[in-house]
Amino acid sequence: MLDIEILGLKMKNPLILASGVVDMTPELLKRAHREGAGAVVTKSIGKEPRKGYENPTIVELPYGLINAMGLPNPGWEAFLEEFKGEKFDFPVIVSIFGGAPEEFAFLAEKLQEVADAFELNLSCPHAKGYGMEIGQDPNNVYEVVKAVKDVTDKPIIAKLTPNTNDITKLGLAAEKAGADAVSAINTLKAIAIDIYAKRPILNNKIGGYSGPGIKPIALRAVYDLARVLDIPIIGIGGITTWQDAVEFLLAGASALQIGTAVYLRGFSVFKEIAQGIENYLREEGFKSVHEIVGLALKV
Ligand code: RRO
Repeated sequence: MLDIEILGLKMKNPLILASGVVDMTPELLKRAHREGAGAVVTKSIGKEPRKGYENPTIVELPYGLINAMGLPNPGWEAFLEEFKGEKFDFPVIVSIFGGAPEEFAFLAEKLQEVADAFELNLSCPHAKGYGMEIGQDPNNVYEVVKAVKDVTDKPIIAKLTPNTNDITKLGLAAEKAGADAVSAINTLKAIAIDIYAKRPILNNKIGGYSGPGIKPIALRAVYDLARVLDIPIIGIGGITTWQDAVEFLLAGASALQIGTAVYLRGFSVFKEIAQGIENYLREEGFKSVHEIVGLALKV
C-alpha cells in the first residue's frame, strides 16, 4: 500500500532519510532502511575533504534546530572508496555540492557508479561560494542542472532553497534544464543569540533553521511548486508526524524527506510515520499513496 516508484526507483514507502542526518557511513544508511526508511540521501559530498565549522554547529530551539555544520564531508575520492564495494537493496541518492556547474558535473561523473540518483545541493544557507549563493539565481540552477545532465543518465533531483522570494522560478529553471525532480526545502537562513555572552551562538553566526517551525513554509513551497511543475516534488521541511506527511502528499509531494525528526527522535520515526500514513489511507478509502498526491491542489 505504501510502496512507490519515483524516478524509476522502487521504494517500500515514500519516506527518505534527508541529507546531513546520521548518514555518514554505508552502515548508517543500511540501518536507516532497516528501521523504516524507503530510501536515503547521503551527506553532501564535494571535491575536497572538509572538516566543517568549529563547534557550536547546532542550536536546539523549541520548534527546531539551527545548524551551520559547514559542509563536513570526506571529499569525493574517500567517499567513492568507502561506497563502491557496498551493496544496497534500496535507493541511495548521493547529494553533491560545488561552487560552479563544472564542479557539480565533475562530481556526478565520478560518483555515478555508487549513485541511484543525485541530489544537487543548490541550497546550503550559509557556506560562502556554495549552495544558496548559487541556488538563489534561476540561471545558476539552470546551468548546474544542465551541466550534470550532460554527464550522467542518473536521475537528478535539484534541492531548492527557501531563501528566495519566489521558489517557483528556481523550480521552473531546474525543470527546463532537465531535472527529473526537485526537493524542497533546504533550511531557512536564521540566527540565535546568547543573551549573556551577547553574541551569536553558532560559531558561524548564521545557520539554517529546520524542524517543525519551518513546516508551514515548506508546505507552502511544495504547494506552489506543484502548481507549476510537471516533474515530481520531494517534500522536506519539518515533517515530524504522519499528519505532517499526509499534508505534504496532499500538497503535491510524491515522496518525503525527514531530517530533524530523525536527529531528535531516532530512526523509529520512519515506521511511526509510515504506519500513520497507511492507517489514514485505509480509513479514507485509498489503495495507494499515489492516489492522494496533490489532492489539495484540485480545490
Ligand atoms: O553542512 C551544512 O551546514 C548544511 C548544508 Br550542506 C545544507 O545544505 N543545509 C544545512 O542546513 N546545513
